[in-house]
Amino acid sequence: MSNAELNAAPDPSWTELVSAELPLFEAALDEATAPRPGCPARLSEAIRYAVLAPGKRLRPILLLTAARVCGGSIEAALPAAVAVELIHAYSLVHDDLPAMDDDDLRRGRPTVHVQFDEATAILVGDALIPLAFEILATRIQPETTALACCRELATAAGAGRLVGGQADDLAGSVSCEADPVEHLESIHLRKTAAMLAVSVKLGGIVAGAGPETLDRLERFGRDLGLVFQITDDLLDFRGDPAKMGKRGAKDQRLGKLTYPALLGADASQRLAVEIMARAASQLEPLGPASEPLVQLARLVLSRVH
Ligand code: GRG
Repeated sequence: MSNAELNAAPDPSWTELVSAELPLFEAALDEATAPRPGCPARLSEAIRYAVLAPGKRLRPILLLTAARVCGGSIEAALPAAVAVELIHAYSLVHDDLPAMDDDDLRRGRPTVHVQFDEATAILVGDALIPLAFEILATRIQPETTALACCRELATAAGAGRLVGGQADDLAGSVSCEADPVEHLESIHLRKTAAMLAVSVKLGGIVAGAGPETLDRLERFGRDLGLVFQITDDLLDFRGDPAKMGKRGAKDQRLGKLTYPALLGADASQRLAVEIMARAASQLEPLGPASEPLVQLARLVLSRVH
């Protein structure tokens, strides 16, 4: 370790890093999911149960931090932060369904289909997707920026990214000519990294960043997504439900394709550190202003240290 690194101030904790944005974000999320005319009380309750459950809020915090790094205001970026969290929340509700990952615990609580019922859980997802786009379309100004946000989020959440990655993950098998590590990376780039990348990029878009910065933010977000997924796999591998808010060691029980299963735990951890360094280097040209994003990324990686 260099002298500069030894003398550097320790990284702030997650609580310190998010203290400015989190209360504003939680209030915006609460307002976005307030009961509305025509929505049955039970569906409304299930929507709020899913969305307001204690998640880490990683995607919205990344978005708001990216907006700040690019000189934008938090208030102007809040609707986009809410939109990405709503899409993320729907994906968790649907992923937990018996037809998908079949989980009964999420964010330390019974999953939506357990607490309510399966049809309600499906309808929660059905409601959250259009709500996310309604918020972008009506709350982001100017309209050209709203349109760009809708386009980016639709691509990230669509069949070529989030949904396609989930479909391949559920299918499980790899054809014999495919390299299993490449196949796994392709799944995670779509299933996990696309939503993290679009979160960081939307922060730049609402702050009016130029194309080169947006490109760098997106690449940073994509690498962070891979780091996030490798650490998620490692946590599951080590079976620590307290850190996950859900049951651990599930991937192994199901014989799923994961980084630790393919490469071993130590090599997976080394890979995560390597990708983390590449992620940070994407932001170097943005200068010291980008440090809060790198600090968030280091915290993601530190989940398994
Ligand atoms: C249903 C189309 C569709 C996609 C589901 C969310 C998802 C895709 C799968 C969940 C399975 C999983 C473990 C994915 C790995 C990455 C991930 C999305 C973890 C959960 O995100 P966190 O840890 O959750 O940020 P919180 O609860 O903190 O928001």
